[in-house]
Amino acid sequence: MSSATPTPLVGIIMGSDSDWPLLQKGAETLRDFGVPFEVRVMSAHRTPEIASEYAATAEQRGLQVLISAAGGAAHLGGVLAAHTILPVIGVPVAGGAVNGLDSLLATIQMPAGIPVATVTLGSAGPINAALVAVQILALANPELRQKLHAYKEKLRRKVAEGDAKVQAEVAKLG
Ligand code: RP5
Repeated sequence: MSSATPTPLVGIIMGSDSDWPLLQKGAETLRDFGVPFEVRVMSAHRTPEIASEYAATAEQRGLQVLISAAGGAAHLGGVLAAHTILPVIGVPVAGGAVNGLDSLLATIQMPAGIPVATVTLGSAGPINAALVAVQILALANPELRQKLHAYKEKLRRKVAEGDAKVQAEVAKLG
């Protein structure tokens, strides 16, 4: 799979282009796993028709997972989820008057029947959203499963290296 293929499997949707610096890490994560994706800016409040139409046609266009990122009164994930049966992963975006608490609360309070799978608030959010998307796709894709195992191994190695580094520092204390 390549992120340059014309049929994206994951849609990253954000409420404003001001969300892009945060979301870029999610796009990079999908790219690193070789998952084709698209990135779009549309708003539950400023362009509600476009957001609804996008979600309503996402399945027929071959998308399999949607990642929704919005700050403030974050209704985007809910609007997308209302119009599709595809899984929607919500990224609460920090910022605004209460620094993301509003976005977090909006995203985690979906009513029964319209789930939005909410991930971490902050810079880890887009990365974790991308990883959940990869995990969903990996259920039917052994190649992606292998890549996820390799990813975990990389994390394990990084922690082991960190531990060795700290042990060396502690040893210097005498
Ligand atoms: C939300 O409001 C966006 O997702 C963004 O996080 C926040 C601020 O948007 P801008 O005013 O920067 O366009 O809709």
